[in-house]
Amino acid sequence: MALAGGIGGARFLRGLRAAAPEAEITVIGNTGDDITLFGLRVCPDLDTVMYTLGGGINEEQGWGRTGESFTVKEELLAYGVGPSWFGLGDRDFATHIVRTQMLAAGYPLSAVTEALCDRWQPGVRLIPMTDDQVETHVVIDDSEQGGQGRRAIHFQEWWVRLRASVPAESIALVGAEDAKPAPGVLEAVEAADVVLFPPSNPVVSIGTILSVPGVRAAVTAKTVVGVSPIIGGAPVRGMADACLTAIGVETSAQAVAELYGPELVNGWLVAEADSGVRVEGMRVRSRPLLMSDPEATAALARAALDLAGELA
Ligand code: GDP
Ligand code: FO1
Ligand code: CA
Repeated sequence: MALAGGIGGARFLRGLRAAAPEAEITVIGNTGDDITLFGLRVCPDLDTVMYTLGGGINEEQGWGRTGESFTVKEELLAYGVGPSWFGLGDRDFATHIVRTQMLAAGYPLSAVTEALCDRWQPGVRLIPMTDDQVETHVVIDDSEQGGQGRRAIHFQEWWVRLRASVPAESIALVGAEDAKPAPGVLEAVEAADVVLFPPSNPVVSIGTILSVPGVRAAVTAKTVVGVSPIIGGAPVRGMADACLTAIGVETSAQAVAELYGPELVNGWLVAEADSGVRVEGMRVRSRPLLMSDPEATAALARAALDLAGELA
């Protein structure tokens, strides 16, 4: 089984599915990025996994649908209805309409996700980390940039509108303390041969899932192998460095390994450039870490499974 954020998680899972076609793969998805826009519940990381594994993803962008158009968004803006900074496409809108309609009818997010996956057939069992509403918010202070000053904003506003250009003073997971793991989450962890951490954001993807009460303890009891999202001191893509800085962690494969710690993560895959990484109690291997094509990604997943096999 694996925990997963958006792009990094989804691409790794595609490799894992190719590397272990016979395996039953359960994925616990991050829902901290979720946001309500235009009255619709949007779950970017769940959708990124679903579309990527289901063949509907916009490959260049890494999120959203292929062959997308933006008529609804333009029409909303013609009414003066925003936000304009979040690009919801027409095809993607349908997903959020179905989801919101089912949620309003009383179905939990886990059941809704299963229903959406009936169409996409991702070849893995995708479960949201929780059915409760948990949202990542970011405390910023943009008075020096001529903004409204110190306040908490939704993670998407910080990430997409501000491109993390204003430093995060802190990152809060609103609703996490009272959240329960979705049905099947703890059972799947307990039943798993191995738990994989794809190269997802350690703070706002993996860290978020581990913050759901009960999940960290369940995962700690298993053999866990992680893949570093940081190569040579920088994220491969995105602004994970800004998230790590917000929690006082250096942007390096070494520091992320220490953040997880050897009690939680037993095996750690780093890039060849980071072969000097050492953490007592953690088995570290250097391997090609770039998911540049399906073969390289499957080889990376195979390396993670091999390391897990050694540790089990
Ligand atoms: P998000 O929710 O869309 O941000 O995606 P994730 O949290 O799942 O993954 C984001 C992380 O994936 C970023 O920090 C990237 O550094 C990492 N990433 C993206 N592509 C690659 C890659 O090819 N190799 C590795 N090792 N990490 C990658
Ligand atoms: N990311 C962007 O950078 N700009 C967007 O306009 C945008 C729209 C969007 C719509 C649906 C969806 O599922 C994802 C979307 N993303 C967009 C990706 C995204 O929300 C973030 O990259 C992640 O949440 C960070 O992990
Ligand atoms: Ca995400």
